[in-house]
Amino acid sequence: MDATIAVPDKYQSHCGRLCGVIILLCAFASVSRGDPPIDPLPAPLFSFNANSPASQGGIVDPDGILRLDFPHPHMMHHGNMFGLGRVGDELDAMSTNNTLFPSTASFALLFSVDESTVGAVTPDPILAAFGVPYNALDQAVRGQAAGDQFISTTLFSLVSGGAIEPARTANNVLVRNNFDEGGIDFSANPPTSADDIVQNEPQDRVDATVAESELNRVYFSASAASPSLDHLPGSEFPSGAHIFRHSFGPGGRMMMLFASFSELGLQQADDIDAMVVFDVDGDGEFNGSDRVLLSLTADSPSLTTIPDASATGAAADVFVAVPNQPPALFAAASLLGLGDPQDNIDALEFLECDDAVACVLSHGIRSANAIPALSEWGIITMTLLLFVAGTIIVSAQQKERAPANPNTG
Ligand SMILES: [Ca+2]
Ligand SMILES: [Ca+2]
Ligand SMILES: [Ca+2]
Ligand SMILES: [Ca+2]
Repeated sequence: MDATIAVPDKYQSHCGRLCGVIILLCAFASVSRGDPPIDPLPAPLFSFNANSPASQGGIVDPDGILRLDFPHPHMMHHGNMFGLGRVGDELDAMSTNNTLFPSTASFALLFSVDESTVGAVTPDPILAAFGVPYNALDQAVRGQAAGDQFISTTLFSLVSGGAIEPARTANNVLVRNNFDEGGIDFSANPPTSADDIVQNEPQDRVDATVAESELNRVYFSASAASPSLDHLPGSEFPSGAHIFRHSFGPGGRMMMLFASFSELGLQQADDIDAMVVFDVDGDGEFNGSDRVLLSLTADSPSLTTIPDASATGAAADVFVAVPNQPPALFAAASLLGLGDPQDNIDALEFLECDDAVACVLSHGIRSANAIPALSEWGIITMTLLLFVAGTIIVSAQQKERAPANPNTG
């Protein structure tokens, strides 16, 4: 016996179109919060800043290296394990060596921002329509951007000294939310989904990240106010723009100065607050083909002297330091969807990537709603979808009625 349900002929073509439209609209409306990415990036190691609620509450140390845990991050390395550990010390940038990373390989930048950041552009409407509707401006509006990580929609390479042309769009997309969004977050306050809106809630600020689950060496910078700068290597001219290298493990611990502020072409009063080190030959010295991508704090004097640094929001610029050369602009804040005078990048990482759109869609926090906050384009997109859906439905209904009223018109 045939168990299939017989659909009357007059409904078959009608349903084919109509059902498609209904399924599409239901897909847009079925979820009211952020969803995990299709392919979540592995959880990095990270640090919170001193003003974070978790630091103020004594749950973590601002000079410690943290690992994702629940309900709070786990202190993987206390500051005294790698030359910090004094009251007032702050780990504000870290990296691994990235030795042998090909200079020709293309990559997207991953970055975090502080709680003052407001962002410069609304979410990209096309990316939002494809299900990744959150960016830095959106999360800042929702009061929960400081514990997030974003990916650039532009690709870069070391050999090009900046962006690879052509950049389709100068924007960013949320890849890791502050709090639970499928288990790949930072366990950072406030405990919100990417879709939640909160006002004036204290935020844990992610101020250093490194894409590793274990470390046998760490390159790091301390904040300019860190007391331990007075006894670390380079202490004759202590600086928040020094980069140190510390080895962990059974081979013995070793602390050294990887690059002083002057070797990086910076000033003693500068403060590196985000960086990626490419110690290409892995010798622990800043030489040869080595590169450092870095961002500075807003009060760093070099923001007014580095050529092409942004006129506003230069604390969200990414610069490149090359041995024996002055620092240069690598990624202008505006290329990353930032650049408001209050914007500041304070953690930096990268993701090897050949196709920016594919990487963003694969790793971005999703929402089936796909309408970003404050995006006129998002509203226009949904309005057009509803208009097209309504037209198809009305058209189908008229065709259905037509045979029963042959004399109409
Ligand atoms: Ca967030
Ligand atoms: Ca620093
Ligand atoms: Ca080197
Ligand atoms: Ca910065």
